[in-house]
Amino acid sequence: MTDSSVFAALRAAFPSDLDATAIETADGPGAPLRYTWRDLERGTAMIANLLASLELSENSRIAVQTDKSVEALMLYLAVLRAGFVYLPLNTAYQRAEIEYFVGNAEPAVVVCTPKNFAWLSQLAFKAGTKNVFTLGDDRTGSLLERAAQMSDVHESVRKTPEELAAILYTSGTTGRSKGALLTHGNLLSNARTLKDYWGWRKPEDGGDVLIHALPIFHVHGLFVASHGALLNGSKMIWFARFDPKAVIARLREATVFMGVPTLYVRMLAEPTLTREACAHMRLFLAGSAPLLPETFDEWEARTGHRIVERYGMSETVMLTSNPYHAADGERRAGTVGYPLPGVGVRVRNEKGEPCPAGEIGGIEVKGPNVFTGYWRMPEKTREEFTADGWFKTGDVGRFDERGVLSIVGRSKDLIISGGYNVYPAEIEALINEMPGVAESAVVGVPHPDFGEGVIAMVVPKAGAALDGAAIVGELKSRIANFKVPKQVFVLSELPRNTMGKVQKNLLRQQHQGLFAG
Ligand code: MLC
Ligand code: AMP
Repeated sequence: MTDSSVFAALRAAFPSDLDATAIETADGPGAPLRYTWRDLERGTAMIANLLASLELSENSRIAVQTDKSVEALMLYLAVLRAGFVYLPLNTAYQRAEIEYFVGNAEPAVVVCTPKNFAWLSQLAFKAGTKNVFTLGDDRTGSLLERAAQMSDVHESVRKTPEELAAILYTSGTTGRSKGALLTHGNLLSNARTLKDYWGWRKPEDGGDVLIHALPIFHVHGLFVASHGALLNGSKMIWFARFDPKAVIARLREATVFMGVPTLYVRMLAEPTLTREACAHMRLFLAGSAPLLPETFDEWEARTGHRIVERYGMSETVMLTSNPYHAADGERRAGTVGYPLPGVGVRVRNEKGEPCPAGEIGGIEVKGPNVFTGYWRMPEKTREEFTADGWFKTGDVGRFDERGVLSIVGRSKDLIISGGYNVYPAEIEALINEMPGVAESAVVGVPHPDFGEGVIAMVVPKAGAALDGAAIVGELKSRIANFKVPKQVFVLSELPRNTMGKVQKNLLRQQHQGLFAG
């Protein structure tokens, strides 16, 4: 069989000079630290050997909630190398959120930060996990201590395209989070397509240098950015945290940058962002949330670069992109470009008929990038695919006559705040359980920094008095901070239509100027 292992493909792209710099840290403990390609080769081999020594069963999940570090990236690569399934978890998730993921995925191994070991290990052991390791962002913890005793030679486990590589949890409009099952074929086909489409420059042609400033627990930072650089043998300048000033200062040494729109908005607020600062750059990419045309225009005016906006999701990795090469067309603000080569994208109306150019409908996708289904949720999987095998994205859009796609809304009740997804149903359920609450509605309204800001409307039970600030405080102690409403309004009732459905559009209209300026 031909090997479709993601790790093997990335490893094959390492430059022949293994002592060249692969990653240089820009912040975090001990920065600047320099990691060579040989360090990546040896480090991933030692961690892969540690995982192999645990005698785990096939398809064992390795759940990871650690701060961003090069060793955390090595852990991801080592999981692929050893043939297991990677399950990344947002660092902002708190106990109840982690408890659900660990209970649902039943990982064989959990890796967490040393500071969370006490509660997280207890919870993991309860769920049947046999191995809990720690990994700090300063190279401390039991994972590296144990891996240091292992051989630095390891033969990457061979994989077919259909074999599972990662599970990414994505929330649902109703019910609990679903684990999207991504195969080696999904990840590798997408990485190869993007390498060509975005014109990654081979090291022998001058090469590319990527500024990596995104978290590595989602598609954008983990797959699109890391695979992009590694599959091209390109160096990364590695930021554990996004700091606009510090990133701008390093643009002179880089050629590629990827960010969610919030990162672009924050860099635009810095006077040091100039044409000169960006003169060395080849490509700015944006996605995960809508990039406002104003941001696109302002970026071009300030830097001379037209941002390439692309569209993706956990279940499909990347679906469409604005062109990089002029021969492929023009980059258009407010659009997400063309379907990527080999990826089918169609727009259909509610009756299931294809929409002609200009008409709005549901966006559906088919291709080697599309996941195989949701972990242990065959019913949900069936619901999300059409009878002819297309995945329903839940996004609403239209093609223009040139075949350029624009996203105009979402049929799923979802808020995207700073590139993170927030599902109103999850927050509403938590608020509704609080004493004195009759009901609630959570919506997103325009926010200058995060794109959308989460707010909540709460109706008290008869005779109860509610305090918005206390509700915020309670939520902060229970869920990831980016999900917590920035403001809570106490209302006597929620607006409803004649069918009794809460009119969220009215709530959004009423509060659309809340964060203006
Ligand atoms: C932080 N805060 C947020 C927030 N991030 N609030 C709303 N939305 C967010 N995204 C709040 C915290 O709650 C906290 O509030 C305060 O900001 C400071 O927290 P912080 O952690 O110090 O924030 P900061 O470092 O400034 O983070 C902002 C950010 C980060 C934009 C850098 O959110 C980020 O890295 N976003 C990228 C997300 C991403 O990678 N998405 C890709 C998904 S993949 P308080 O009140 O507690 O002090 C995908 C598919 C695809 O969608 O197409 O790519
Ligand atoms: P996630 O489930 O976190 O992967 O988020 C995927 C969702 O992000 C998609 O379904 C879209 O709604 C949204 N998204 C990603 N890229 C873009 C973009 N360029 N413009 C608008 N929305 C986007």
